[in-house]
Amino acid sequence: MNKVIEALKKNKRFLISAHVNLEGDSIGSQLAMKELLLGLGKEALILDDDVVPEHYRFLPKASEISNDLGTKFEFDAAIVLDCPTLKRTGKVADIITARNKPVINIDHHISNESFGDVNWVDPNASSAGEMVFKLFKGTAATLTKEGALWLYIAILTDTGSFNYDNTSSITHEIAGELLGYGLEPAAVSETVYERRSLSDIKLLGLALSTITMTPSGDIAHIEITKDMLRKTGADIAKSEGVINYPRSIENVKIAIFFKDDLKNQGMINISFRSKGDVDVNKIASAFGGGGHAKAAGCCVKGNLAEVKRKVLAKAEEALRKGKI
Ligand SMILES: [Mn+2]
Repeated sequence: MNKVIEALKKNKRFLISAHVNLEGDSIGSQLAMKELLLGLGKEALILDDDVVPEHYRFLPKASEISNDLGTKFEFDAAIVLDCPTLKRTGKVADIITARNKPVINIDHHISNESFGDVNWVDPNASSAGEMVFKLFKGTAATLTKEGALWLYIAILTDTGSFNYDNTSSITHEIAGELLGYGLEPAAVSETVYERRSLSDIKLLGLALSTITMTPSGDIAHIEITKDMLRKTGADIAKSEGVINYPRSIENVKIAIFFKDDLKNQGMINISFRSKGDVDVNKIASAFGGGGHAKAAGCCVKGNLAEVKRKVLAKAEEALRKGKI
């Protein structure tokens, strides 16, 4: 972290980016990072390949997240948040590579490839938001109530409302301190989780009807296809929590969520959650993805049936190895 602080002090203008498929942690940590930099008298632009999903646009200054890939913004260094690889920033990676400026990599994924010139990777941190909070402490930059809200949402969403095992006493201490800025936890939770449309719930219904268990009962999987999205008119960005349903089945060790990639025809996005000792980061890595030991993802080319067969075989293999 000290090397990051040094790099922040040394440079004046920063490009901030995070991964495609923006969610609570990437959005919250970027907005808070920008506040920190402005507080230190720096200049910053947040640039992402993806737009902010509709259900996060209520956040203050969400409109300051730019998608202008033709930007002329000159920067001395790029800060990449919540990304195990530079490629996860999508097309922003091309801009960062082309300008040939130092890259500051701040992340909590165990699969992080240390792609930066400065790398601060803490797999014990619940979220990138938790790490940005520590930067506020380390730099003594002023955190506002807005900043506290962004960081609280980053932590809230990445810990599954403090339910996942990346939640530590430190996470709760930080969340407690953030609430001290005058946030109301019930109201925040309602704005983040309870603004679904009827279509989103109908989609959930279709998805739930696909839940299947392997014969051993160790693996439960669920899926969302393009066809289901067409039928319901639901917003795919709100399907983030769907994997919690197969995960919540008693005795399930691995939950897997398959979904059609809407942007890349013929690709299937896959999320994994582990409830036992199985390291799902290893399963995702076998398909070119990654993440954390208990939560990971990857993207595999092929039709759904074929991809499901391959991925389930790999997951079964990981389970068998775990038993020896
Ligand atoms: Mn994260």
